[in-house]
Amino acid sequence: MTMATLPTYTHLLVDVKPIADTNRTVGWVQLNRPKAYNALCNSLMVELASALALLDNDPNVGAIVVTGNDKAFAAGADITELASQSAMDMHRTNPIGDWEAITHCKKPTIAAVNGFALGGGCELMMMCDMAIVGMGAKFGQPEVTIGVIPGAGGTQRLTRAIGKARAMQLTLTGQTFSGEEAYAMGLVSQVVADDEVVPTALALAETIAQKPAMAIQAAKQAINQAAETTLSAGLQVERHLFHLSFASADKTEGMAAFREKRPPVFTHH
Ligand code: CO8
Repeated sequence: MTMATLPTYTHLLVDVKPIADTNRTVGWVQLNRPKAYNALCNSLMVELASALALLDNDPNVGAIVVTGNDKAFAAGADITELASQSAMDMHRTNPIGDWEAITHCKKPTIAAVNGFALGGGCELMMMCDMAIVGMGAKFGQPEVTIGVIPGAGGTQRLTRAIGKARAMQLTLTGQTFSGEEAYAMGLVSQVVADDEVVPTALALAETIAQKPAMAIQAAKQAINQAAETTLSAGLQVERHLFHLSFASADKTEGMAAFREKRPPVFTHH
């Protein structure tokens, strides 16, 4: 699919990038409000939910990269928009509902982060399955400095990722931390030089997109259970998905190819 067949967005650049010599593609979503450091206004988040659903439902898309620009992944929710909202406005419209769309993707999602990933920007990154970040990236949950708290999962996902003591200190001070610190704390999957962030994320997405799609989807679903439920319930889910993976054509092909000492030809079924 080319840009011509994709909708036009106001705050996003969306594309599907073909992988050479295959029919597989990588979904590409770039947050595009550069003048406001990609502040996540409501209309951007509605567009993001819609673009992600489109890419997730495209059978040739094997992984999705979400990125910003050199200066910012995203500097948080749009404070100008939030400033005029009352508690009842927030309760009635529940704008955070649209933010969770990324967690509903069946395809693996990879955040490629340079510059600021603050507040809702850091929360959006944490909703992705993996994050490749630049050494110069700046993370933080600065919400308390403007009189609120993280509201798009920050208090929960940060704590699960890096532990209570560090999540507490970072959130209660609002202090920022670097790409290398994020990696050392286990918040992100890889830290690279800033100009390597996008190529590394795309290469990772291409690698994953060429693996058998049913196995990738099942593995993602099982790993997500580790953060959602008890060990015994998670092990049950893993066992069901493991058994189910034996129904895929790619299981037959993958194991036959191994035994015949040849490369597998996956059909992603
Ligand atoms: N919202 C709106 N506009 C922003 C935001 C933002 N989060 N961040 C930056 N901008 C705008 C500025 O207003 C400015 O616009 P203009 O040129 O029109 O005045 C422009 O971007 C450039 O910003 P600065 O002049 O401040 O640039 P600096 O380089 O001096 O500073 C910073 C960059 C450090 C990123 C600084 O802009 C900053 O601190 N931004 C706010 C960071 C923040 O507090 N984020 C948390 C917001 S709250 C949140 O994310 C809660 C999410 C919970 C879910 C919400 C569901 C609706």
